[in-house]
Amino acid sequence: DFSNMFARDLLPAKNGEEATIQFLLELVDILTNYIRKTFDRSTKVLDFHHPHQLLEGMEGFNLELSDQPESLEQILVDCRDTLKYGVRTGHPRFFNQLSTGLDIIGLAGEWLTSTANTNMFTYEIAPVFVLMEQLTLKKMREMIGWPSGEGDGIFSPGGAISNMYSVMIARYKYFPDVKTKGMSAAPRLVLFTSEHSHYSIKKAGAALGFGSENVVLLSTDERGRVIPSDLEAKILDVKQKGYHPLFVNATAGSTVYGAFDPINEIADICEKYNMWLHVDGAWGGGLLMSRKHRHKFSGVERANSVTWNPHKMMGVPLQCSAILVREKGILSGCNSMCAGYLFQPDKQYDVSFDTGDKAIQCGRHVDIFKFWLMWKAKGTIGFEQHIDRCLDLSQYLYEKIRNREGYEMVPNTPTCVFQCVFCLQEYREKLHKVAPKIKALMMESGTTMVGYQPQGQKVNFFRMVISNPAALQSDIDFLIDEIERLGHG
Ligand code: ABU
Repeated sequence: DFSNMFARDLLPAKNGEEATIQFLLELVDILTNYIRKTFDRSTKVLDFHHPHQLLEGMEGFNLELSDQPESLEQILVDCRDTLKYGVRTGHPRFFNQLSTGLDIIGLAGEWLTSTANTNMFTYEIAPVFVLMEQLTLKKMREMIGWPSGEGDGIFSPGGAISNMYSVMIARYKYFPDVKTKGMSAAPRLVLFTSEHSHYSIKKAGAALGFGSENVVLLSTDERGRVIPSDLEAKILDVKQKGYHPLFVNATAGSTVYGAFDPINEIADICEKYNMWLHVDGAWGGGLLMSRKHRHKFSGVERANSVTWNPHKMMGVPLQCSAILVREKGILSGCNSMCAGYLFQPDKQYDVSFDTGDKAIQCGRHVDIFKFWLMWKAKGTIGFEQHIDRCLDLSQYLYEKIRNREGYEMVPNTPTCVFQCVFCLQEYREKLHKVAPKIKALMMESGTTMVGYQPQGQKVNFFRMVISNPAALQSDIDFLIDEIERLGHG
């Protein structure tokens, strides 16, 4: 009975050990119950409520903070309610985001990480995690194809930040004085990226002082891939205006279509104009682990930097994103500030393992352990099997939708074999409103979740993401049946 017990009764309180263990066991019971239900298809994906309903307090679930401590009994109820009104992103019928699934080893890794509660900035306080990060980054660089896995890299708080790193180090490479003197030390610099690329490249342009107008969007073909001749024409146009073309982002697995830009052709152009080539493989990076599918990354070894998010296609729990760089030492050159209170040069160990000064953050969460542990538990072969299975499943969806009456593939080619996007042809007239309406009904019924969006001139369509190891062909069938049930209802 925790009704008369409070946080102050737990460790480090005197004699708090038994209460601490009982409290944590109770919490584990809540979590394991949640996990069991997550994989049970008779459980809903979500129990949707509007923000005002949750803010008003659902069945005693009070989000307001209090001045006085609440009992441990109430704290456990709050934990149960938090999960109850959340979304089961590990549910086999959750297809809404690029990050889906609930990997048990990854979860164990995250629990251990929180228990260790340390900071990645120095070897001094995170010796094992720092070494795990170094070894894992090297392995990832080997998979990219950089000689002996040499180079640099760091785990960052997500793909957008990893992409931002790439822009920063490109600028540092060509205009190092910007670090100390600011943008006045460089000419007007221009970045190039696909019209289908992730918005983080534009955001990096704005945040880093390039200006979003100096992020030039490249035209794409019908499959959403950059047209290399358009890149070259736009570079020449920028040069003719007297500006400096600095950086090209090639996307490997675009956010909506799952398109892969032609890296080799883009690399040829970057070499010709002496520009930095970044590959944003935040979504597609996992394919590097598949002997069957890694050809989509052909030419990636020619990139100067690569973003790769194991928390997407590879199912590592959020967050886990790496920026990998071909040139050793450049991250440190770009970002180091040599804070004397943290990065003392006269420590008793090799201070090159104090990796924190490479980062734009100071404090850095341990994102590596869950990934390292999963890699240990599955082996490279296990990740490969997962990737191949996801792509087989999306091929199944593609075949199912392709000739189905009332649907249209977007794009209508089999390019995006792992991310099928479709819409209900039958309602073309009012189509723009159809996907949002079905999605709203879907959330209210709580049975499944899939995302939608417009793209260019296209009306809203569904984007199907398959990255969840728990999803089966029967879950794909369920989703299609459910869309039809809700659409006709
Ligand atoms: N950082 C891109 C995530 C997008 C998505 O999950 O849909």
